[in-house]
Amino acid sequence: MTYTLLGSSISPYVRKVKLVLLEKKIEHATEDVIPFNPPKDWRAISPLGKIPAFRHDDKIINDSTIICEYLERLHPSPALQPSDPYLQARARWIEEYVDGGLIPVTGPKVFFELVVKPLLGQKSDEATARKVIDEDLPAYFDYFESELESEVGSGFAGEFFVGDQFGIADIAVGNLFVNLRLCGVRLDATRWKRLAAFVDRMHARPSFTAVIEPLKAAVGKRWA
Ligand SMILES: N[C@@H](CCC(=O)N[C@@H](CS)C(=O)NCC(=O)O)C(=O)O
Repeated sequence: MTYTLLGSSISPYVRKVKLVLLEKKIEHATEDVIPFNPPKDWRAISPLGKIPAFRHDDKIINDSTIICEYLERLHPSPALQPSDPYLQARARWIEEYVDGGLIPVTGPKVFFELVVKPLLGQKSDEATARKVIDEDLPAYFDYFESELESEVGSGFAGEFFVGDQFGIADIAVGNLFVNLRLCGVRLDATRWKRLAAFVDRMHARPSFTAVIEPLKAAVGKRWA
């Protein structure tokens, strides 16, 4: 049985799958694919042309969330998806809030401007990125802070986004902040106390350090 993750670790969606593979200690290979310069016949593997795609022997699975759910079914331990239906829905929502909500905001106007453009030898539009960071992101950070706070209100420690167990929601949020830190965004710990501590805890996990260190070396000029 062989697994191959196709994509580039600069993509938060690809990295989410990588983190799941690392947390579950699943052996796998990786194949570098850049969607803007894809290999021949890439659309036969990824019908929307997006990364990641995942190969399990001769089967292909698309979309980071679907790949993570697939891996959970095949490798249920350690569990990264709650078994309780409500908690599972909540974890899935936090994941979607990041993947479908925040990444589309930060990806093109912040990460692409500040990290990808310099890689392509292009000049960053610092003003546009700054405006999104200063004006748009705080409301999202407030939401995360209030969600961690609400876990405390529900009798949990507020260490994780769903109950008292590390899982996919924590991977999704922690992973988003890898890209933001690469853009030089550091949380103000006086305003987002729980969130800032959460990010520090996540980024100290061995799975996160394994993905962060090579990225810092490659594109970490602004790391904060
Ligand atoms: N919902 C997809 C989103 C994947 C996605 O948008 N990936 C970006 C890279 S970060 C991509 O491949 N963009 C190229 C394109 O849209 O053509 C997932 O979770 O895998």
